[in-house]
Amino acid sequence: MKDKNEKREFKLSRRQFLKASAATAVMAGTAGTSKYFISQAVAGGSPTPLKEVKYVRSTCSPNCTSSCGIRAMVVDGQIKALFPTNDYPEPEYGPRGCLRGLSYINVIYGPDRIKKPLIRTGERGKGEFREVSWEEALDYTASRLQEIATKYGPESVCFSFQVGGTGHVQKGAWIALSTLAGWNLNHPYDKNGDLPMFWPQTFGVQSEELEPLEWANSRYIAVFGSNIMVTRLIDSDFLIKARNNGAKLVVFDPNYCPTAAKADEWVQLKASSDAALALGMARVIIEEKLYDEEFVKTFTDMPLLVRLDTRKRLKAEEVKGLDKPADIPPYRDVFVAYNGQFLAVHPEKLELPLNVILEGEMEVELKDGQRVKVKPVFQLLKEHLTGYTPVYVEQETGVAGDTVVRLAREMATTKPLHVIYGASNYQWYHGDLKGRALALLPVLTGNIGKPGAGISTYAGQYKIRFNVKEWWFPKPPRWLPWLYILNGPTKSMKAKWPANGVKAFIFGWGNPFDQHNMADRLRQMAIKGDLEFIVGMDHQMTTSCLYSDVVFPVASWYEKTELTTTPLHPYMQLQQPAIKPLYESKSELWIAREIAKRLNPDFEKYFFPGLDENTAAEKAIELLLATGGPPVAGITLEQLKKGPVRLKSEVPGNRQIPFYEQVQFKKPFPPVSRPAAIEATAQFVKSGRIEFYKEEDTFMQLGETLPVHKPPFVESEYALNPGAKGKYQFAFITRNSLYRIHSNHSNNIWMNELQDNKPKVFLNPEDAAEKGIKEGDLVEAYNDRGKVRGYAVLDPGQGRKIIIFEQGWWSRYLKGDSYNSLTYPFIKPTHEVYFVAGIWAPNTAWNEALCDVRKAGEV
Ligand SMILES: Nc1nc2c(c(=O)[nH]1)N[C@H]1C(S)=C(S)[C@@H](COP(=O)(O)OP(=O)(O)OC[C@H]3O[C@@H](n4cnc5c(=O)[nH]c(N)nc54)[C@H](O)[C@@H]3O)O[C@H]1N2
Ligand SMILES: Nc1nc2c(c(=O)[nH]1)N[C@H]1C(S)=C(S)[C@@H](COP(=O)(O)OP(=O)(O)OC[C@H]3O[C@@H](n4cnc5c(=O)[nH]c(N)nc54)[C@H](O)[C@@H]3O)O[C@H]1N2
Ligand SMILES: [Mo]
Repeated sequence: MKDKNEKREFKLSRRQFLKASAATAVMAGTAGTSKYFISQAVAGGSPTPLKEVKYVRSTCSPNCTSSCGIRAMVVDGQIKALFPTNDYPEPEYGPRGCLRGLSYINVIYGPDRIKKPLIRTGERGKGEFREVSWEEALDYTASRLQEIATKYGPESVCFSFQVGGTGHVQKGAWIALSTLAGWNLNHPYDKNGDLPMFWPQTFGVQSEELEPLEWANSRYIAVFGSNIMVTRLIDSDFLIKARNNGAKLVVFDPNYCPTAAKADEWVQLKASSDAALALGMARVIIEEKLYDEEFVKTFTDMPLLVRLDTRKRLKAEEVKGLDKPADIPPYRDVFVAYNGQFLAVHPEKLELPLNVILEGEMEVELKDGQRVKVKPVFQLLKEHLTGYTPVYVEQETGVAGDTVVRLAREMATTKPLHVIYGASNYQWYHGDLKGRALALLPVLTGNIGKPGAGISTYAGQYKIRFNVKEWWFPKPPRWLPWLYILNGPTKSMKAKWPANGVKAFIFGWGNPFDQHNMADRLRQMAIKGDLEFIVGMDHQMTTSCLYSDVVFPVASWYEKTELTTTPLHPYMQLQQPAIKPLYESKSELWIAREIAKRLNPDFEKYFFPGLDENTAAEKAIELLLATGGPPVAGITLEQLKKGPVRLKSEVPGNRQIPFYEQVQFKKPFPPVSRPAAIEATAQFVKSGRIEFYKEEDTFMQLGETLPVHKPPFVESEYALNPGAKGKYQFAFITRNSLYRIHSNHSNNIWMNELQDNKPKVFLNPEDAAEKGIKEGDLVEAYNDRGKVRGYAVLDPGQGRKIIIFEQGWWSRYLKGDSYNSLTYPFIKPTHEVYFVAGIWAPNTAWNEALCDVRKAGEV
């Protein structure tokens, strides 16, 4: 399947390379831009004239969480090599940079680079375009968007971008333009399936995580389906350091992944059975009284009483003799606890007396004279968990019952405990239930808000860590979750569906026609013309660009000015232009400004008119720093030009420890999830506490008031098609690849050589034998929705009845097939109970897909 058209246009001689390495050695540890002169010796002759060599410190910015500083060596205006940086004030975070990032030069100067603006001439998806001037491309785009907005309403135009952390400035320009024009925005976090819905449900936040430097403080690290050795490669050494410090590392994964290989213990469990395991462990922790009673009473909803008649929490205003205090904000509720008397529990003051009761049943007199029975949440949980016996857990998970009991005791007694819950694990239909069950482990044991303790989910550079409002939202944004675009509106949706649907689609920083074309829907919407106009922005000719009507060539990370952050390390960094934008490419801010002024002359003023694109970007950075609030207080552009700067926090040393303020200073839950206002997210946990009891009607109807184990596929695949049960027995897991960052590097010839230029289908040898498949056979994973082919890799460490196909291959390497044609855009009703974009919204469940596998004919 090797693409014969690929060749690397850019060459570096061995001699030049050695010189470059020597020069870098001298430069190691410095940051910013500097100029060097080296002489180029010509074999056997005199030295050639001096060449200008400069080193520019920039940041690698695919959506991979690492956000590595990179130094570009530029000789006479061309990037000759990329080197890792080691300039972090805390040396533990360096050196940063992996083989993918360091070989991005193959992409920057590669054959897929888009040279000029393009307008489609042939059918969508076929890649027939004519090269046009910027003037023509911009005029055409602005007039088509205007036409569609007039005909269907501006909300029928949708701008789909990718995670904010990889660049606040350029993306911000398009977000700002969308708000000015009244377009809809797609939030990337739920679109990617990266939004772990247990977070808003339990803690009221978008997501949280310990910074890796804190891993070293843990004594027990329990990893549930997070392949850190591959997907957090640059920071994976922190895991090893933690082990060297005496921490125990246990990896729970159906597959013997590289992270399991580094663990003290690998626990192989059945796919998507994590909730059963966690609830089995929680049962042991409660029955053996290994929980932290004071923590549970102070910070959780465990002491709050639930009415047995309505199954809702008892509210203070219902109880005879109790009242709701006057100063309660509208997004809070006052519930009731019992310590011999009924107590109104103030939702903003975490100060219940410690003699409050966690167990038993009480009777309470209501204001209308009615007497009703009530129980604390803890009592209900305890009763609920009695079903999760070692025998049941073993049956559901495949993990021996005595192992479950032993691990529960270890986790409860070895502190600090850190649970890491991986994206692939929550990208299942019941990912929220698994997360709620897993959260019980650190919460019951008091491992929250403390160094080295907690539960973390590391997925993408999603996090907005300071206030971006002044640059991003000149007008209030309007958001439409991705899954509705694919599915159409649902009866229970809270987001607003545009009256005439989505008619124009603009994308940038992403490759949705490979990465998000679930069940081929997006491609069909383009081919059938439901989407009347599609605009793509990329520096490479991706599959998505092939489906676009207009393609804008944009500057790569080494050709423009940007501001980046990631949840995985605490540094703010710049992208600084090492070279001029190649060919006719331009930065997104420039393009946004040009479209803005064509749509409405009043819009241009928001985009620093008259300034060149890099100066304008610097102005935007200054604005963001000036208005970003406490996390960026005192940080200046000049400082950032010199190197990475740590963001500020309330924790000593500015460490990133989630809920530190809640636990140390007894502030109510939740802390803010930017850019949403606290009013929008605090309603998720109305008690101001960590909540395990969800009383909203949808949770009740689905039997999910408390965390529960539900097996995969029953409410998704089998509900969609009962016949799927017998027909398709393999779980189709599309984990992330070592050789790509999603579809980035799909066309990087070095990365492809390392994979023998062949997509792979991983399966267990016993499953392969049953299917008559041998190592290296070309096989096809398929279901009623689609198929994808690859070469069989038989891995005895892989779980039974699992097919792994590593996501990210561009369609052209799959002969037009797509791994995402097998997946399906299921929407879980509990994700629709509230709507705050990217915080409580329907999350994509990539792994909730069934398939079968067979030998394929050569293609
Ligand atoms: N090299 C590389 N690194 C990346 C990325 C990339 O594309 N390439 N992408 C980045 C982004 S945006 C993200 S979101 C993250 C995601 O990174 P991760 O969270 O690590 O996700 P995956 O690599 O998909 O899968 C991790 C593990 O989950 C296991 N798993 C699958 N289902 C289950 C289950 O039901 N239970 C349990 N216990 N385990 C399960 C898989 O076997 C796999 O070993 O990676 C980031 N880092
Ligand atoms: N089946 C399946 N599908 C998945 C997943 C899965 O596990 N299974 N994982 C999901 C996850 S976690 C994620 S995060 C998504 C990622 O999905 P996408 O973000 O759509 O995928 P990428 O390949 O990261 O796309 C990045 C594109 O942005 C371009 N780009 C890079 N820099 C710039 C820039 O500065 N400006 C512009 N305009 N473009 C730029 C790159 O060239 C590349 O084409 O995929 C999701 N899709
Ligand atoms: Mo992601």
